[in-house]
Amino acid sequence: MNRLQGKTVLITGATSGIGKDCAFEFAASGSNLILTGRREEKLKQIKLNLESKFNLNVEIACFDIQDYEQIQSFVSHLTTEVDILVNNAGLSRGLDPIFEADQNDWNEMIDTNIKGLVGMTRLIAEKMKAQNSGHIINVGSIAGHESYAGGVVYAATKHAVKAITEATKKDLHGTNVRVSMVSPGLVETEFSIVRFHGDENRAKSVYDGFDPLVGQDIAEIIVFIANRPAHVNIMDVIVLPTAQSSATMVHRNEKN
Ligand code: NDP
Ligand code: 8X3
Repeated sequence: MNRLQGKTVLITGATSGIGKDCAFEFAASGSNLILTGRREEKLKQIKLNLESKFNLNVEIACFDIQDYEQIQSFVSHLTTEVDILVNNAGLSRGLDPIFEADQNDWNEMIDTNIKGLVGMTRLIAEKMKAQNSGHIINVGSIAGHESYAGGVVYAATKHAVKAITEATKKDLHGTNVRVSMVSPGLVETEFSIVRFHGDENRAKSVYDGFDPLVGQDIAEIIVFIANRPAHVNIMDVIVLPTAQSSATMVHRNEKN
């Protein structure tokens, strides 16, 4: 049963990867979309592609989610009620140990993955509480359940997303607003290119010798979470590639 027809879905970080695939998956369910990200050309192209394929409204908004004033301005200009918020925008920077890592990398992860996510949630949750309906779906990570060497701050931000999800659910206790998260393992997107500051060869090697998840795998799960009946609130889904058994255990085929 499709319960998403005509709903308005706000997706942060929709210019690539999981967010972009979520846009197409919600569009296929008949939802209207509000898509955000910093890369305006990509947002415009995605809007064109969606509108040529589906009969829906797509709004795009280009801003940096690290800047709370820009989030406030974006939310104050919304003309439609948001039914579903997918807090997806996020990134990892670097894979260095605590004693060598770059503080700029830490700040960017904290400002995006934590402060950006809570900033958007703060403003949209207020509206959802007032309308007594809505669904907030956060993109966490296996790194929000385990930590690993080189991932001190990234794992900390994703542990924070888990805490934020649980506490937001409790803040909205007694309302009809749902709060969920999904916690993926290795998904081949632009994630590792961003993590390694544009080093495409190093990024590609992360996915060598096994079948990683793709954005579509996570998008389908997010749409499944959103499409449950109103009385069903999925709290978290941990999803790994079959070849992955923990944040750091990945079974790779030997190269010939
Ligand atoms: P991508 O790099 O492909 O996509 C990240 C998205 O976030 C882009 O659309 C990017 O848009 C947006 N974004 C990043 N920084 C900002 C910012 N400051 N302001 C606005 N938008 C921003 O990676 P994924 O699709 O893999 O990542 C999506 C989410 O999934 C992230 O939260 C990530 O932590 C999480 N995740 C990823 C996993 C993986 O293995 N790939 C595993 C587990 C979780 P733009 O650059 O245009 O601003
Ligand atoms: C991304 C997955 O394992 O690279 O959240 O941290 S991992």
